[in-house]
Amino acid sequence: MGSDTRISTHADWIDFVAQGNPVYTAPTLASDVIQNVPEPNFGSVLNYFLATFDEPLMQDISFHFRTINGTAIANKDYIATQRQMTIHTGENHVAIPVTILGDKITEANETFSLEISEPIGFRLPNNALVLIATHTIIDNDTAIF
Ligand SMILES: [Ca+2]
Ligand SMILES: [Ca+2]
Repeated sequence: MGSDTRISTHADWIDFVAQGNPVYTAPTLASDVIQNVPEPNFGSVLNYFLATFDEPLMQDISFHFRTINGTAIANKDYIATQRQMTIHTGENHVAIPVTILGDKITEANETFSLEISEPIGFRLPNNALVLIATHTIIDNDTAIF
């Protein structure tokens, strides 16, 4: 039997099992970066940041990156990640994936950031010590009364 609410909750779950979450491909152009990513209800999706250079590199470069909490909280709303990244000679970009965690909780849209530091083989714009880019997780859960 069950109420409409129970049925719609199950339909949600069946959709997830049948179709899974959207699989986003790694961007190669700044215009392809998804800065406002819809939160899933179950499981996770990948959201990419992109480091790009105007021209193919004449030498290998590397940098360190780490995620930083905004209003989104690491390991609750997304998976904290940090490591060294290299872009090789002849390439001009690298995409950095961050795992966004799904839930069924009604909440505000939440922000998190990626910080790039410790450049080796290149300078950050304006000789900055770090570069920070912020993305937003768009809550997809609405209260039902
Ligand atoms: Ca959700
Ligand atoms: Ca939510």
